[in-house]
Amino acid sequence: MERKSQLFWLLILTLLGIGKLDLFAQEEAQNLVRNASFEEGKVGWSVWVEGAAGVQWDVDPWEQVHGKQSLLIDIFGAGNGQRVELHQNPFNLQQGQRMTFALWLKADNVRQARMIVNHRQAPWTVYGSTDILIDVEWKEFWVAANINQNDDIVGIYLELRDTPKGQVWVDYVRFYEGEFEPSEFAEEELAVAPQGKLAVRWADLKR
Ligand SMILES: [Ca+2]
Repeated sequence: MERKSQLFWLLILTLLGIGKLDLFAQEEAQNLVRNASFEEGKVGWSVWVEGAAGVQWDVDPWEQVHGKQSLLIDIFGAGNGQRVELHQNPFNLQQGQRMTFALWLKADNVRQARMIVNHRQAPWTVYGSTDILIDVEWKEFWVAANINQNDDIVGIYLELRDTPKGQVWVDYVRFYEGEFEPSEFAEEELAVAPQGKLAVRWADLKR
């Protein structure tokens, strides 16, 4: 009887252990994005500009939510609503995969944008897209994408328009299988942010 009881508890503990391992596996979903935090500069990324929109893009060591730098897209010449797009592709995915595309964004002024996951040639099948409003503070945005066919040229991108002109910062981009989970570092970073602001105010007061 005692032995049966021990076996019972061993079984329970084993099941709990498996459950924990499973949860851990979900948290560690592999991010498919190359150079996700722009710590290697522009490697893996491209910017497509419609027509003659005036755009510069490069890493910015003064702004970041992860690592030491972010990517700055500077739309310095306002146009007529021409598209300015930050791309990464291709990703090789299988029918039935449910993906999440997430990224952190900040702008010098609140501005509209769109996040898209699609097939990178005709018929440009869209697997997921959402309209977003980029804030003047860092914020994480995401969209789900259901891959409904085998596709070896899936792409992710952020679509901006060249009206108005302005600056947009991008950092810590993720494209992974599974539901959206906030970035693991988010809580820590957001907790630090108000102190940083307070420090700036103190510095201002001392002058
Ligand atoms: Ca970074």
